[in-house]
Amino acid sequence: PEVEQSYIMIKPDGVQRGLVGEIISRFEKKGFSLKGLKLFRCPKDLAQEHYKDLKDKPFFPTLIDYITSGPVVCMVCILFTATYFVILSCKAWEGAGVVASARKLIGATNPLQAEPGTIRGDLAVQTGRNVVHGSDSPDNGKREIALWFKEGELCQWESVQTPWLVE
Ligand code: DAT
Ligand code: MG
Repeated sequence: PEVEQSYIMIKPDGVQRGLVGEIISRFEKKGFSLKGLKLFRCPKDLAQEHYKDLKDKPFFPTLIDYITSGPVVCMVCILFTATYFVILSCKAWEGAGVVASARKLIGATNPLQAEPGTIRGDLAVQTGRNVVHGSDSPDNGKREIALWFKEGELCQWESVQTPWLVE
Protein backbone atom coordinates (compact mmCIF):
# COMPACT_ATOMS: atom_id res chain seq x y z
CA PRO A 1 0.00 0.00 0.00
CA GLU A 2 1.00 3.59 -0.57
CA VAL A 3 2.35 5.73 2.24
CA GLU A 4 1.28 9.34 2.65
CA GLN A 5 3.98 11.78 1.57
CA SER A 6 4.20 15.56 1.85
CA TYR A 7 5.97 17.93 -0.51
CA ILE A 8 7.81 20.53 1.58
CA MET A 9 9.74 23.42 0.07
CA ILE A 10 11.98 26.04 1.63
CA LYS A 11 11.23 29.19 -0.39
CA PRO A 12 13.93 31.56 -1.71
CA ASP A 13 13.74 33.81 1.40
CA GLY A 14 14.41 30.82 3.66
CA VAL A 15 17.46 29.91 1.59
CA GLN A 16 18.74 33.52 1.44
CA ARG A 17 18.22 34.00 5.18
CA GLY A 18 20.25 30.91 6.06
CA LEU A 19 17.28 29.02 7.52
CA VAL A 20 17.71 25.77 5.55
CA GLY A 21 19.26 23.79 8.41
CA GLU A 22 16.81 25.18 10.99
CA ILE A 23 13.76 24.30 8.88
CA ILE A 24 14.91 20.81 7.84
CA SER A 25 15.83 20.17 11.45
CA ARG A 26 12.26 20.79 12.64
CA PHE A 27 10.88 18.08 10.33
CA GLU A 28 13.69 15.68 11.26
CA LYS A 29 13.21 16.25 15.00
CA LYS A 30 9.46 15.67 14.70
CA GLY A 31 10.19 12.18 13.42
CA PHE A 32 9.59 12.60 9.70
CA SER A 33 12.17 11.19 7.32
CA LEU A 34 13.45 12.69 4.12
CA LYS A 35 12.75 10.70 1.00
CA GLY A 36 13.94 13.41 -1.40
CA LEU A 37 16.03 16.58 -1.05
CA LYS A 38 17.52 19.01 -3.53
CA LEU A 39 18.49 22.65 -4.12
CA PHE A 40 16.72 23.84 -7.23
CA ARG A 41 16.15 26.99 -9.28
CA CYS A 42 12.50 26.81 -10.26
CA PRO A 43 11.45 27.81 -13.80
CA LYS A 44 8.44 30.09 -14.18
CA ASP A 45 6.17 27.49 -15.82
CA LEU A 46 6.73 25.03 -12.96
CA ALA A 47 5.91 27.72 -10.37
CA GLN A 48 2.72 28.56 -12.29
CA GLU A 49 1.70 24.90 -12.45
CA HIS A 50 2.46 24.38 -8.74
CA TYR A 51 0.27 27.35 -7.75
CA LYS A 52 -2.32 26.93 -10.54
CA ASP A 53 -5.26 27.06 -8.08
CA LEU A 54 -4.26 30.66 -7.26
CA LYS A 55 -3.85 31.88 -10.85
CA ASP A 56 -6.77 34.32 -10.63
CA LYS A 57 -5.60 35.94 -7.38
CA PRO A 58 -4.24 39.49 -7.57
CA PHE A 59 -1.00 38.40 -5.87
CA PHE A 60 -0.32 35.56 -8.37
CA PRO A 61 2.32 37.43 -10.47
CA THR A 62 4.29 38.56 -7.40
CA LEU A 63 4.01 35.04 -5.91
CA ILE A 64 5.54 33.56 -9.08
CA ASP A 65 8.31 36.23 -9.11
CA TYR A 66 9.08 35.43 -5.47
CA ILE A 67 9.24 31.65 -5.88
CA THR A 68 11.47 31.94 -8.96
CA SER A 69 13.71 34.69 -7.49
CA GLY A 70 16.34 32.30 -6.15
CA PRO A 71 16.99 28.66 -5.35
CA VAL A 72 14.48 26.69 -3.30
CA VAL A 73 15.05 23.51 -1.29
CA CYS A 74 12.67 20.75 -2.37
CA MET A 75 11.87 17.94 0.05
CA VAL A 76 9.67 14.90 0.31
CA CYS A 77 8.78 14.08 3.91
CA ILE A 78 7.51 10.69 4.90
CA LEU A 79 6.60 8.98 8.14
CA PHE A 80 7.91 5.44 8.27
CA THR A 81 5.72 3.01 10.17
CA ALA A 82 6.24 -0.50 11.38
CA THR A 83 3.15 -1.54 9.48
CA TYR A 84 2.20 0.62 6.52
CA PHE A 85 -1.27 -0.85 6.66
CA VAL A 86 -1.97 0.65 10.06
CA ILE A 87 -1.11 4.21 9.05
CA LEU A 88 -3.08 3.90 5.83
CA SER A 89 -6.22 2.55 7.40
CA CYS A 90 -6.35 4.77 10.51
CA LYS A 91 -4.09 7.78 10.58
CA ALA A 92 -3.69 9.07 7.04
CA TRP A 93 -7.38 8.86 6.24
CA GLU A 94 -8.27 10.78 9.37
CA GLY A 95 -6.03 13.58 8.26
CA ALA A 96 -3.54 13.08 11.07
CA GLY A 97 -0.77 11.84 8.80
CA VAL A 98 2.40 13.51 7.61
CA VAL A 99 0.63 16.04 5.35
CA ALA A 100 -1.63 17.54 8.02
CA SER A 101 1.03 17.32 10.70
CA ALA A 102 3.59 19.14 8.50
CA ARG A 103 1.02 21.92 7.96
CA LYS A 104 0.77 22.29 11.73
CA LEU A 105 4.55 22.51 12.09
CA ILE A 106 4.56 25.16 9.33
CA GLY A 107 1.75 27.31 10.79
CA ALA A 108 -0.78 29.74 9.30
CA THR A 109 -0.24 31.31 5.86
CA ASN A 110 0.10 34.78 7.42
CA PRO A 111 3.14 34.55 9.71
CA LEU A 112 1.74 37.25 12.01
CA GLN A 113 -1.19 34.91 12.71
CA ALA A 114 0.95 31.77 12.92
CA GLU A 115 1.36 30.38 16.44
CA PRO A 116 4.72 30.70 18.17
CA GLY A 117 6.46 27.36 17.91
CA THR A 118 5.52 26.96 14.26
CA ILE A 119 8.09 27.64 11.52
CA ARG A 120 6.25 30.68 10.17
CA GLY A 121 5.31 31.85 13.67
CA ASP A 122 8.94 31.79 14.78
CA LEU A 123 10.81 32.75 11.62
CA ALA A 124 8.68 35.01 9.40
CA VAL A 125 6.55 38.19 9.46
CA GLN A 126 4.81 38.51 6.08
CA THR A 127 2.55 36.33 3.91
CA GLY A 128 4.61 37.17 0.83
CA ARG A 129 7.79 35.98 2.61
CA ASN A 130 6.55 33.01 4.60
CA VAL A 131 9.70 30.86 4.10
CA VAL A 132 8.18 27.44 3.56
CA HIS A 133 5.56 25.47 1.62
CA GLY A 134 3.76 22.29 2.63
CA SER A 135 1.16 20.28 0.69
CA ASP A 136 -2.42 20.86 1.87
CA SER A 137 -3.76 17.33 1.18
CA PRO A 138 -2.38 13.86 0.46
CA ASP A 139 -3.60 14.16 -3.16
CA ASN A 140 -1.81 17.48 -3.59
CA GLY A 141 1.25 15.93 -1.95
CA LYS A 142 1.28 13.32 -4.69
CA ARG A 143 0.68 15.91 -7.41
CA GLU A 144 3.42 18.23 -6.16
CA ILE A 145 6.04 15.48 -5.68
CA ALA A 146 5.45 14.40 -9.29
CA LEU A 147 5.89 18.03 -10.40
CA TRP A 148 9.08 18.80 -8.49
CA PHE A 149 10.93 15.46 -8.51
CA LYS A 150 11.94 13.19 -11.37
CA GLU A 151 11.78 9.42 -11.23
CA GLY A 152 15.00 8.22 -9.59
CA GLU A 153 15.46 11.32 -7.42
CA LEU A 154 13.58 9.83 -4.50
CA CYS A 155 15.40 7.48 -2.16
CA GLN A 156 13.92 4.23 -0.84
CA TRP A 157 15.21 3.59 2.66
CA GLU A 158 13.96 3.07 6.17
CA SER A 159 15.05 5.07 9.20
CA VAL A 160 16.57 3.09 12.07
CA GLN A 161 14.52 5.34 14.38
CA THR A 162 11.24 3.76 13.24
CA PRO A 163 10.76 1.38 16.22
CA TRP A 164 11.53 4.31 18.59
CA LEU A 165 8.96 6.56 16.90
CA VAL A 166 6.04 4.22 16.32
CA GLU A 167 4.99 1.24 18.42
P1 DAT B 1 -0.22 28.13 2.14
O1 DAT B 1 1.18 28.43 1.63
O2 DAT B 1 -0.32 28.37 3.61
O3 DAT B 1 -0.72 26.78 1.72
P2 DAT B 1 -1.96 29.22 0.08
O4 DAT B 1 -1.86 27.91 -0.60
O5 DAT B 1 -3.31 29.80 0.31
O6 DAT B 1 -1.19 29.23 1.49
O7 DAT B 1 -1.15 30.31 -0.75
C1 DAT B 1 0.09 29.96 -1.33
C2 DAT B 1 1.05 31.11 -1.14
O8 DAT B 1 0.57 32.28 -1.81
C3 DAT B 1 1.25 31.55 0.31
O9 DAT B 1 2.20 30.76 1.00
C4 DAT B 1 1.72 32.97 0.14
C5 DAT B 1 0.90 33.45 -1.07
N1 DAT B 1 -0.33 34.12 -0.63
C6 DAT B 1 -1.47 33.53 -0.19
N2 DAT B 1 -2.40 34.43 0.14
C7 DAT B 1 -1.82 35.64 -0.11
C8 DAT B 1 -2.25 37.01 0.05
N3 DAT B 1 -3.47 37.30 0.49
N4 DAT B 1 -1.37 37.98 -0.29
C9 DAT B 1 -0.15 37.71 -0.76
N5 DAT B 1 0.33 36.45 -0.91
C10 DAT B 1 -0.50 35.44 -0.59
MG1 MG C 1 -1.16 26.01 -0.21
